[in-house]
Amino acid sequence: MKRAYLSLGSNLGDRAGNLKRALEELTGAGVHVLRVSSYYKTEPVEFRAQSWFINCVAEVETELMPLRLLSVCKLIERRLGRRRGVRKGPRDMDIDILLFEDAVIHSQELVIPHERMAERRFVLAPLAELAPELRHPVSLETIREMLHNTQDAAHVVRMRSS
Ligand code: PH2
Ligand code: MG
Ligand code: MG
Repeated sequence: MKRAYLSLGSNLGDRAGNLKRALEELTGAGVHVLRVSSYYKTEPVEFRAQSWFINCVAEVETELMPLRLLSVCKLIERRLGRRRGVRKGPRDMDIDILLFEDAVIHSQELVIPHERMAERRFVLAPLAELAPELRHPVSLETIREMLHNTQDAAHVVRMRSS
């Protein structure tokens, strides 16, 4: 079994319900969800003129290879009603692979570790809750250090329960 960390986010419809459903669908698709962070209300970054997101991070175990895991994520996004729209714009569900074991992958379809995780507090805060001592396989910083050092000042508010 390989261990991976996924970032989930939604800013349309029933945001928390969408996250819950996506986590259930992952389990049904051969991706064992080991732990889920708290849910966080997060200010939109990059494309700022959109509603706040709810984001979380899931620690998963799977026999799937990275590209197969990516297609499962895309399939679940579509099942939850995601349609092609503005790049980085509003979405019912976005599932991104942050880390996959210590893999470093730069292919057309997939880049691991996730290219912008160091610039995203909405990724680092929930990930640090699950795995503060985990090291980024390229920079070798721990997630705790990455969260401490990030330049991203966007608001990230932990919710009471998920
Ligand atoms: N996803 C984006 C762009 N901006 N902002 C927040 N707060 N949360 C997201 O998940 C998010 C974003 C593109 O995937
Ligand atoms: Mg994304
Ligand atoms: Mg995505």
